[in-house]
Parts: sequence; C-alpha cells; structure tokens
Amino acid sequence: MRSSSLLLLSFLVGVCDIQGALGFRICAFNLHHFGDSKSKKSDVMQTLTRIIARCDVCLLQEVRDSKEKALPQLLDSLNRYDTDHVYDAVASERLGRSESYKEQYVFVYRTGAVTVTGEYQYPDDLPGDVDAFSREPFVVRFKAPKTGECSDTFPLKMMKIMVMFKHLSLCPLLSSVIKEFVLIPQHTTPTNTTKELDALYDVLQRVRKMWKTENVMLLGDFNADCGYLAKKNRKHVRLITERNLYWLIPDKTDTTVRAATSCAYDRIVVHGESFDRAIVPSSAKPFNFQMEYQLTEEQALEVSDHYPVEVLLKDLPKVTSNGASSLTLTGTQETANQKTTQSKFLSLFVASHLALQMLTQ
Ligand SMILES: *[C@@H]1O[C@H](CO)[C@@H](O)[C@H](O)[C@H]1NC(C)=O
Ligand SMILES: [Ca+2]
Repeated sequence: MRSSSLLLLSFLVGVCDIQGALGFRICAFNLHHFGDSKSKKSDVMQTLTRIIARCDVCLLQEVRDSKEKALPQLLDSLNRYDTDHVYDAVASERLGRSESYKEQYVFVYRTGAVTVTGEYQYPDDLPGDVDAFSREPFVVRFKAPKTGECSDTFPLKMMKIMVMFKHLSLCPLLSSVIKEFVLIPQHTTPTNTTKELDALYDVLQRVRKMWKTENVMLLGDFNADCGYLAKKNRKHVRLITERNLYWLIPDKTDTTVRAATSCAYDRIVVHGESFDRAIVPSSAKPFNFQMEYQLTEEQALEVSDHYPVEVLLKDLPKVTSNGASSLTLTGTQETANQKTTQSKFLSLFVASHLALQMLTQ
C-alpha cells in the first residue's frame, strides 16, 4: 500500500511535469498600424495569422481599423488556418486623446480554451490623477475551464484504483494551476511612459478590489526601455517598486524587429505569488517571427516593428467527454508535437496503472 502510494505520487508528479511542458499561451503583440492597408497584403496577413494561432489568448495593440474590416478578416483567416480551434475576439472602443489618432485593444482567444467572464473599460477618473492614460486599459477577465476543474478533469478519476484513493483530494497537488485570471493591457504613450506605467498600479488595485481577485497580469507595449523609461525614473514607477509584482520579460530582452535597435519595450508582469507559480518557468520571451519564418528584416517590418511577447501558464491534462480510454491535452503546441506528448503521456499512464495493479495484488 505504501509503495503503491509512492508510485501514484511519482506518477502525479510526472503528470505535472508534462503539463508544464505544454501550457496555455498568452501573447501580447503590437501590430503597428493594423488596419485597411495591412489587411490587403496577403503575405502579411498570413504571417499575422501564423503568429496569433500559436496563442490561446493574444492581446493585439495598435489596431486602427476605422473601416472595421481588417479585424473580421484576420479572425476569418485564423479560423480558416487553424481548424482545430475556433477564434473569437473582444475589442475596446477606439481610444486616444486626439480625434485623428486612435487605437483599439483587441483580445483574440480560442473559444474552447477560455470564456470571457468580465470586461471593464478603465474610466481614468482617479481623484487627483484624472486622465492619466492616453489609451485607458480595456480590462478583460477570462476563465480557462479546461485548466480549472481540478477534480473533474483529472485522469485519475477514471482509474480503477480510484476506489482506493477516493478519499484523497488531489487539488493541493494541482494548486499551481490558475482557473480564472484578469488581463490589463497597456500601450503607453512613449513620451509619458513613466507616468502611465505608474498609473497602471492604480488600475491594478481597482481591478483587484472590484473583482476580488489576485490573479492579474499586465501586458503590452509598455515602451519600458531605452529612451522612454530612463533608469533614474524607475523609482517613480510603482509597478516596478511595489512588492508582489513579477516582471517576466527581463530588461536585456529585445522586443524590436529592427536589427539596429535592442529595447525591451513589450512586457508581461504578473501580480501575486500564486499567479507567478502558475507560470511555466522561463517561458516568458519574445517570439522572433522573423527568424522562425525566415523572413528578411524588410518582410518582417511589413508585419510589425515589434516581436510579440508570450508566456505559458501551466495546464492540466483533460479527459475527453466520452471518457475513459482517450486523453486529450489542452495546449498550444504544434499538433504533431502535441500528439507525441499525448502518446507518451498515455503510455506513462498505462505503465503506471499496470505497475500499480501488480503491486496491489
Ligand atoms: C502626457 O500626459 C499629460 C497628462 O497626464 C497629458 O496632458 C499629455 O497630453 C500627455 N501627452 C501625450 C503626448 O499624450
Ligand atoms: Ca485618459
């Protein structure tokens, strides 16, 4: 009994490792003037589609789609390209101080991976600091059902030996998985970066209070480097100085496409230790699509002058609705990759099941 418990435990640890290797991908991408003219370039749209289809949730910035055709076209392209998933989007209003220049925040997401459970357009009305932002955060709350229902989705449920362990709650073992989280987007105004980043801290506090949640991620093109955020100003940014905030994209990172520049403009910051624990270690990074898709610098710049940044959340293996024999893993890897891991996982499961039966005979 004791050794079988140990075996079971090591099996569970194995499961946790596997899910860590997969993960749920959140991305933030400044599309640099995305609108009518970009949507007419088919190679650009194809590259954008490939990039965004890697993500379970992707924040798009600099969407300037005044004719309201480019975004539907992008969604259409995504749904035709990746038929394994269904993509949908939520978008903010057009935001900006000047009538002639406005941008939208857009969250593109896989409907099978998340549901939107809340939207909040920050009103920028903080007493003493009214109108802090040019593009006020459009805050969205997501529920990731496949990662959330710990006891329901766990494959152990269907194992015969479950009878022996019925009393055991497995949830503590899986506590590093996040069920619901909030994303606060921001594309700062370069010349006001210090001020706007500092004000994001106020947005964070309001959202935590309003939705009674600690699982908050702030992400986007923060312009948080080079000439726009001087070293001496960082002590005035509460998003940097306050405790309990984890900057996942290091300062030395380059999120710019141009070979001549190296700046960590685009960032991902998580709030709270438990959200930080739900992150796959070292998974936060820019996605160098120029290198991945073998584009020239010129071709890449037609797509954007920024790389997207991305991070993986730990994910749970999931039992398919028809039950026992097949397992699917929610995740975002390329399909072939996913299948390999899936079959590895299945053989691991069968092996440990057999071993356990032998031990308990
Ligand atoms: C910078 O912020 C101030 C006040 O917060 C605002 O009046 C000004 O227009 C901002 N600059 C730009 C370029 O948006
Ligand atoms: Ca404002």
